[in-house]
Amino acid sequence: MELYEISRSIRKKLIMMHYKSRTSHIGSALSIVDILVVLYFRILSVNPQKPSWEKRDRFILSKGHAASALYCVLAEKGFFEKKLLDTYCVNGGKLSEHPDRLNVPGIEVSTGSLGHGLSIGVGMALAAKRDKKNHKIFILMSDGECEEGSVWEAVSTAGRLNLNNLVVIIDYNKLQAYDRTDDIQSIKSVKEKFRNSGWDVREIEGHEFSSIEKGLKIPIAENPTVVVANTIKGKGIKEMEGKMEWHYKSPKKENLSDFLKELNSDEKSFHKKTD
Ligand SMILES: Cc1ncc(C[n+]2csc(CCOP(=O)(O)OP(=O)(O)O)c2C)c(N)n1
Ligand SMILES: [Mg+2]
Repeated sequence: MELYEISRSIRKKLIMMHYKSRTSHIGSALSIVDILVVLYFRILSVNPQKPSWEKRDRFILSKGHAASALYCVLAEKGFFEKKLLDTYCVNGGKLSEHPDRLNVPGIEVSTGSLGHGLSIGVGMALAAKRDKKNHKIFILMSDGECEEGSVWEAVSTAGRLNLNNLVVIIDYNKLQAYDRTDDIQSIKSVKEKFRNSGWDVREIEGHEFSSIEKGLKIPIAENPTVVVANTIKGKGIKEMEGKMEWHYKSPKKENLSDFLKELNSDEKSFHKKTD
């Protein structure tokens, strides 16, 4: 399957998963589908048959509230059977709203409390260096998450230790739960802050496969890298795109046919036009 087909089928699955479970964060999940698809199908060195393979690249979804998107990509990649996705947020099921590393193959770190993924990743990157291992650590964070003070302690530590095996991707969708990120605590200067702490800084279009792939293929350098991905919260469904309320809302029965039709429509497929 081509990348755009994988993304499209994951977006359709997400509509159904959030409809059935009536859970929040579909906008946050749609925002990162394309990044996750490129990561898992073009960048990360992982083995779905051996999720604990020692040489694997490590991926941490620090914005754990968007776990539904990660579950879909892991299932597509073969870490577990797709039918498990139907148990998303079902009582007693393995796929909880925030990811649990003890329950789901391929989940590296349990997350959900924002602001911790990068600190954990810094520890993993340092351990890999000390053990002379070549794998990389990738961490996907959200823009609102950058308001957490712990993020900046980790940024400065990674820069000081020259952790060149560390890659942070920021899902810069400009929205958080209750407002625009710029109206709460702007991260407009985020690139400058990373650069001042000794990081290499890149910027990509987070819904264009070629831009994502180019941005995430990081040559061996001296420094850790941050990739700021321009994204749209709710990407793929016009009704949701850039709309704050879709942080919490879930699709209703009466929305389903329109949303699925929109995703099925080739004329409206943003990937066909841009990639
Ligand atoms: C420490 C912490 N505080 C609050 C929350 C509740 N919460 C979940 S998502 C979210 C904001 C999301 O905005 P952003 O970080 O930009 O992520 P996006 O939804 O855009 O992916 C908040 C405050 C949390 N998960 N962790
Ligand atoms: Mg955001």
